[in-house]
Amino acid sequence: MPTAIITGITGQDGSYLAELLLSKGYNVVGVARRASTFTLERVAHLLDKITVVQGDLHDQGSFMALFEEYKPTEFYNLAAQSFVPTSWNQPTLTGEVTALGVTRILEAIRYYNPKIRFYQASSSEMYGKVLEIPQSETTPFYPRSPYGVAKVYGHYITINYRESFDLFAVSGILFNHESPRRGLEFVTRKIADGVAKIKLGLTKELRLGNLESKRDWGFAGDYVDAMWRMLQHDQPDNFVIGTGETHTVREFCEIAFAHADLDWQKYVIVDERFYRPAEVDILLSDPSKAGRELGWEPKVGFVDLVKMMVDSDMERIRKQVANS
Ligand code: NAP
Ligand code: F7E
Repeated sequence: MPTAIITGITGQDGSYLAELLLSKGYNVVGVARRASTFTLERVAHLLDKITVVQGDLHDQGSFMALFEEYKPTEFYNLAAQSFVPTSWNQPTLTGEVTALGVTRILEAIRYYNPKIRFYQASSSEMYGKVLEIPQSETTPFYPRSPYGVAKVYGHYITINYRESFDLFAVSGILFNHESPRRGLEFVTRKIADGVAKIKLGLTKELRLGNLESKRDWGFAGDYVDAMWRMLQHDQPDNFVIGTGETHTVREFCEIAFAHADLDWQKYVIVDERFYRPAEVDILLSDPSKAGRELGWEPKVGFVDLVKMMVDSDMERIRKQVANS
């Protein structure tokens, strides 16, 4: 039975990746940072099937000890300070975790077992003020936030360790991917949750920032399959993963509210507090390399994704109301 270690097991992608790897017969070891109360909500349904251990991207030693104990063949680094606005408020923490954290893991792999296959969760935020539309593996980067800058570091240190030490180190450049398990502060989930609360009479408005920015949004469940495929490939490489479609935040609102028979214009208020010091105006992927070389393609389309998220939050909030 192969063993995979996943950092960021408590996050959105960690939970979907753990499900996928379990279905393929892996022994899954998830790394969670210590907190006074554990935040294992997203993997609560998996706790009898996976092992959760403590580890922090600030601490290289915790990974050396894990390798000794679990002898992994694959390592997925999904942990990060991943919320873009927070990266302006906590830029050095973002750099420590999202950038230098990658080097700490690569160093641990290099010294403990250079045969471990390594996946780095890189991001379309690296393209920032885009220099080309659509964005592919060869598009130059122009990050627009401390988060984007930190991810560029993580991307290049992954390539550097591949080239310097012959590690099987892969960088997956994933465009935005969403799901009912997305954190509540990200715009898609904020909208789905807001629609549900308005529909069920818990609130009367939804305050958002820039409605014109465009994102290439896919379903997280599809994207973790791409991560796994990258580590099964015959050689380590960089891959863009996205849908090849882009939509505005406004369109997401229109579809989400309409799905609940509501007119978004009656409820959405544009609030300057949610604007960013520097915006990424448009992201649009060219995922053709992943299609060609990994046989990967997205299954869930944009409209179905929006409806899935609204339906899930409606059900969750309906239950909360019924139990209160
Ligand atoms: P997420 O839900 O925010 O999860 C981030 C995970 O990182 C959480 O488990 C978090 O733990 C953990 N973490 C944060 N700081 C840590 C530290 N110091 N030590 C150990 N763990 C730490 O993010 P996601 O959406 O699943 O994304 C997974 C990865 O893909 C991230 O690296 C993200 O930057 C990247 N990415 C995401 C997208 C996207 O659209 N979702 C696109 C491209 C790239 P806590 O639960 O304790 O906070
Ligand atoms: O913002 C606009 C906002 O926070 C999307 C992370 O997973 O994907 C994510 O980063 C857009 C931006 O995601 C609100 O200005 C409008 O243009 O959902 P988001 P993000 O910044 O694209 C990338 C690929 C990652 O790697 C990141 O880790 O929506 N927007 N109004 C708003 N955004 C938020 N959060 N809240 C609003 O009220």
